[in-house]
Parts: sequence; structure tokens; C-alpha cells
Amino acid sequence: MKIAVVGATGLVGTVMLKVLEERNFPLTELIPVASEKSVGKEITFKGKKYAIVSMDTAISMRPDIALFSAGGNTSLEHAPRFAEAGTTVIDNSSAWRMDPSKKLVVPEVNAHELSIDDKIIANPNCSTIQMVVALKPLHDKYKIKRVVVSTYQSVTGTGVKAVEQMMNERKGIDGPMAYAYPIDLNVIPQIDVFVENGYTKEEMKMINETRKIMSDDSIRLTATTVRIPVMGGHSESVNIEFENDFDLAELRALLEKTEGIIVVDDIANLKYPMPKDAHEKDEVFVGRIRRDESMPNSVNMWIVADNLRKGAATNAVQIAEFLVKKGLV
Ligand code: 11C
Repeated sequence: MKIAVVGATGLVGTVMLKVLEERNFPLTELIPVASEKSVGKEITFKGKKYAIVSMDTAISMRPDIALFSAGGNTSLEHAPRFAEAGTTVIDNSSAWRMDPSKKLVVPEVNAHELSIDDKIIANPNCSTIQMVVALKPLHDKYKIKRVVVSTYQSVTGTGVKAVEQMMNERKGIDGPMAYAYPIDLNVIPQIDVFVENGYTKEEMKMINETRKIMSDDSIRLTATTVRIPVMGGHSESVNIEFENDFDLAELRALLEKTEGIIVVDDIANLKYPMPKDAHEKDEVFVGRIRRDESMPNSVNMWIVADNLRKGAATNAVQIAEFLVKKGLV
């Protein structure tokens, strides 16, 4: 397997390389790709140095798979060029997610939809991924009617500039602002830009992407997405109403046995998921599982995952692993 990582020097690209290395992905050749100003610089992978190449060089090398994390415009322009050269692109940007001709994939939920003809595969938004991993087994068993989610999202979701803003503020240093307001010692109830209905793009991504991944437009969903001064992972307070009633112990057991989920829910010993514990982990952590006593057939839970791992790099690498395992590349 020849694997290109497009955006290899970025926050997600760096984690993609780490995840490929850790999971011992069966690659024979690594092709790191970045912007023209980084071409020729070296990255280290499994103790070996690799020179960063340009987009055109990478396409001419005909990789089997290209993992893209270089922004929507780069994906729109270059992903089709790789696809035409026979490469399967797994794209972490929002560019192709809602395109009806492209699959939007979280392996635990809908990898079975993939075929050899899918040459551009979309990786969902981080806050969507961690939520659908938990929603899927519950939807299959109890049928979800409605979801109300509020998020508490890490500054790493914005990128390096936001991490620097928070750290500068913490040290009392002036510097470039990633947000319209200070983030340290603050909470910003806005992620991405506002759209016509008063929601933000991040909120609409959670709504639309969830329905597409779960292949069910009947699920009603509303979201409030919030940036908090935290690194390590996104957290979500999720309220779910089902068509059918459930036994709480059975629901918890169902989550416990779901691939990719670790239930951390032992309130007697103050155990629940937190971003500092999810950091650098590939799983989705679920806790605070309790009945919503104000509403029939409803449950509350708290879902945490490392947004750069399961929310981005790990999910993309898991899609690549699935393609290899099933002979789809
Ligand atoms: C955030 N969820 O935390 C965003 C970052 O569509 O892939 C990822 C944006 C995306 O700010």
C-alpha cells in the first residue's frame, strides 16, 4: 500500500502519521504532501525520514490511498485529481460530506456501504463522529426519535492558532486571535459561522451529518455547539428520546459491548469521561448514563473523545484499514 498524507504538517496530518505508525498500518511507501513552502522538508515515520512532496509529485506517484486534511478548498481542487489517477481519497474536510454521490463514513456505523467505486470518501466532523458511535447501537435497539446535544469543544478543533491564543492568554501575552473573544477563562457559544436559521455551521453539521451517516432522515436533532478553554477532546451532553422504552442496565450493557466505546460510569467512585483522560485515545468514552425523568423513553449521557483522533485521524485511518481488509483498494 502506497499511502499519501495530504496536509502532513498540520495538526490532524501529524496525528494521522502517528496513528498510521501506532496501528502498524500495512504501508509499503509513505508520501507526505504539504504546501509548496514545506516541500523538501523532512518528516520522520517509523524512524525513517521522508521528504515532503508537492501535490503534483504525489499524484504522479499514484498512491493507493490519500488521507486528506488540508482544508476544504484543497480537497475540492485536488481530491478529484487523485481520484482520476486511481487513488482512493479519504477526506477530512467538509467539502464532500453532504454530496449525495459521496459516502460519509464512521466505520462502526456504516463502513458496509463502501464499495470499490468510492474514490472520494468523506470523514465526518469530529463532534458528529463521537456522537454517532454511541447513537448507532441505541437506534438499532430502541429507535431514536429525537436528540438534543450541547457540546463543550476543545480549542484544538480550531487549529494551532487557537491553541496559541489560549496559551498566550494564559501567560498574559498579546498575540494573534483565532476567536473574536478571549477563550481562556471564558466560554464561546459559537463554533464556525452563523447561518440563516440562527444556528452555526458546526450545529448544522451535527444535524445533517448524523442523519446521513445513520441513513435515517426521520431522526430529529437539535444542537448547541460551544468552545471551551480545553485541549484533549470534545465533550457532549446528549439527551436521547426513543420510540420504545428501555431497561437502563440493558442500555448500558449494550454500549459496553459496542466496538469503539468505553463506558466510564461509576458515580460512587466519581468516575466519568473527561477530555484529559480521552486525550491520545482512539475510543469514544460514555458516562453519566441516566434516565431523563422528565420525559418517557429518554436517557441522558455524556460523551467524550479525542477530536484529533477518533474525531479525525483515527476515523480516517480506520476507513483505510477497512478498505484494505475488504480488498476495496
Ligand atoms: C471544531 N468540529 O471543533 C470543528 C473542527 O468540519 O471538520 C472540524 C471542522 C470540520 O471546531
